[in-house]
Amino acid sequence: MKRVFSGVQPTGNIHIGNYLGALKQFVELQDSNECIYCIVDMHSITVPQDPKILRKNILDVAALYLAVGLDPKKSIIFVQSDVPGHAELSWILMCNSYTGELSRMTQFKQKSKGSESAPTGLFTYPILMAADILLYDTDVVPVGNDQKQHIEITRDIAERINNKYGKTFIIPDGRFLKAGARIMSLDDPTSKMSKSAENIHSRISLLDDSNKIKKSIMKATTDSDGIVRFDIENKPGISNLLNIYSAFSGISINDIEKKYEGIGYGEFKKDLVSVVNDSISPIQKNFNEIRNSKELLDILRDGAERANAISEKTIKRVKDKFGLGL
Ligand code: AQP
Repeated sequence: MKRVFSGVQPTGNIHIGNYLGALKQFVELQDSNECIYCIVDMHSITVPQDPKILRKNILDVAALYLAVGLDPKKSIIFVQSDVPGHAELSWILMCNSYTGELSRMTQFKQKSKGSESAPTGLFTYPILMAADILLYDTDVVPVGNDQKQHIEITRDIAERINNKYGKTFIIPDGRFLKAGARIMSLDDPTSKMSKSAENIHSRISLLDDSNKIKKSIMKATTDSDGIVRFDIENKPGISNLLNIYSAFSGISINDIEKKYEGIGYGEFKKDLVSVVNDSISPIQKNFNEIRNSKELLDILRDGAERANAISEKTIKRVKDKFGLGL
């Protein structure tokens, strides 16, 4: 059995990119692996958060984890800041990583926009992510492919420490899906769909109502030639919509192209609205049942206890290797 770890930031409602790139994999993997899934709230404070909204978002993401099919009997589900080992290991890893390698991270460059007053946590974010992964002796990390660079730096740091202190960490592998690994923004198909983008019509959140979904899809940027064909270079907007259609329906892009031959974007978009709504509405129904239940808090408390038990063992092992503590 392999150990699987991943997480989602509670920075807003989970969108279909998070779902198709990451959460769908979380569910698939839980039947034949030992899975640990976290709501990474400490990552989310690398940019300013309103405490009340953050607390709500943590519970929303937790409820969505369950609503999409994560089963607390199969997977450990918990909130990152409830397990102190993440911050503890992060410091040790920080002392074994280089400012040069962190400066090359594209996510930092994008989010800091070169500002001198960008929070230090935004710069060291990949180290906290490395700590999340290495803390649980993780073999496999299911993520969207925007996280490739972060998986690479995790592997580099783990190898560096293993070489210096002897075998301390398992070297993890990223797991990326073909369809859905990178869902692009609906208003600008050259940048990825994101929870924190200003335009709400740039994304479809799992909790959007059907009117909002319809509006976002009908407004989505396409092109003027009216041919439903996958061509990332020249037709990024329609290619993104084809990707979404295929990932939700399970129909190959080739077959979708054939279905809409000679038919314009309007009809294609209308059908895509139905495909997305049909996939999302059962998730919303589950969410509404779980979100305000006491069971949700019990699941998170139990998950934190189980995660802590694993984390404490790793921290002890790492401290011994480094000669830290008594
Ligand atoms: N557009 C995307 N397509 C496919 N996968 C995606 N993921 C994120 N965006 C896409 C994957 O979702 C998981 C959770 O992401 P995250 O919450 O850790 O943060 P993020 O990658 O920074 O995602 P967002 O939605 O863009 O959040 P904000 O706006 O807060 O930065 C990851 O596995 C990620 O790869």
